[in-house]
Amino acid sequence: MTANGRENDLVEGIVVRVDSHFPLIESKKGRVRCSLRKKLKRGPRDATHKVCVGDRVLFLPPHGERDAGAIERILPRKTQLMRRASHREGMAQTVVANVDRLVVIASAREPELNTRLIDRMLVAGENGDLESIICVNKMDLARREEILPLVSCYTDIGYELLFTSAVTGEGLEGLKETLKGKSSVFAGASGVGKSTLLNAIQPGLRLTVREVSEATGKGRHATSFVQLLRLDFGGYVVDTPGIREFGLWDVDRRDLQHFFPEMRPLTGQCRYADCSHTHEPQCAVKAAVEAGDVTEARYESYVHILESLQGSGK
Ligand SMILES: Nc1nc2c(ncn2[C@@H]2O[C@H](COP(=O)(O)OP(=O)(O)OP(=O)(O)O)[C@@H](O)[C@H]2O)c(=O)[nH]1
Ligand SMILES: [Mg+2]
Ligand SMILES: [Zn+2]
Repeated sequence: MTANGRENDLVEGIVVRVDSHFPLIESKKGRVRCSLRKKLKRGPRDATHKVCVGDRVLFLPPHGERDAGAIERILPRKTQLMRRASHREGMAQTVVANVDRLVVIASAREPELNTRLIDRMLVAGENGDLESIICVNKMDLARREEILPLVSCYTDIGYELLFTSAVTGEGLEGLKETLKGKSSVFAGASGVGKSTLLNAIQPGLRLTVREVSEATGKGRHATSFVQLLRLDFGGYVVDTPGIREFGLWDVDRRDLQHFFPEMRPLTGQCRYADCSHTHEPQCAVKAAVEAGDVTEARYESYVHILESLQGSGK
């Protein structure tokens, strides 16, 4: 086959699942498993996940039904949600590409609300150009007055905040409204109810969820791979396996302040131009914390993340 002939045979598709060496691609030719050209597998720091869910690719369709196609090219990404790969030191993992929004799912209880994790994920979302939303699920297990003080700061700084319960149905219409016509990724700790929420808003999905009797079993993940799901009411959502900690990747220490929306207007107002907002005198951010304009919890998250970035040499 000539190079040109081959070029003409290429079909565009979107990666909907990466659960084996042969990613599943959806295209006008239907759903096909594809291998990845060797050259695409290589890469200095990203070898494990050269292609991820949400990637738009050009592939050569398979010849026969039992064959696999071949991914020839990955098209440039519009957005990407990256994290430090937990299993390989110094490696990045792209969780998902090309989605518009990150829906950070947390739960009011079981597991306990973890705002530190929310804050880290928001930073990753900001860094990857995603619009972020926070959804607190399992509201049937707590009273709104208990949870609101922990999360009301997110509304104040411009993030949409939703409260849901897959058990009572609270907030599900609002969640659907938010997802409608958009591409989103659900991310959050294991067991907060990401897959359960998706099953509740999109009939017929039958995603595996953790059995109630196993609900306290630590380290058990119900969802084991990333998967793109179409919504009948328009749009799509990517379900992801739960995470215990979200290691940030490719975030520069000096950029961190820009990923905290409430700190953005304050940058440049400190005495020192390169102020890290930790130990320096006459710091506008610390003054804002004193004044209550930046919450203590968010500021602590900032400091924690900054320290973790120092550890990574960034
Ligand atoms: N009480 C209560 N339980 C819920 C709610 N949503 C989910 N659950 C339960 O929480 C457990 C975990 O739900 P999953 O949907 O598997 O959680 P997940 O976030 O997808 O977990 P991973 O796939 O491991 O990341 C299941 O036993 C669900 O039945 C809720 O709104 N209220
Ligand atoms: Mg799940
Ligand atoms: Zn400062």
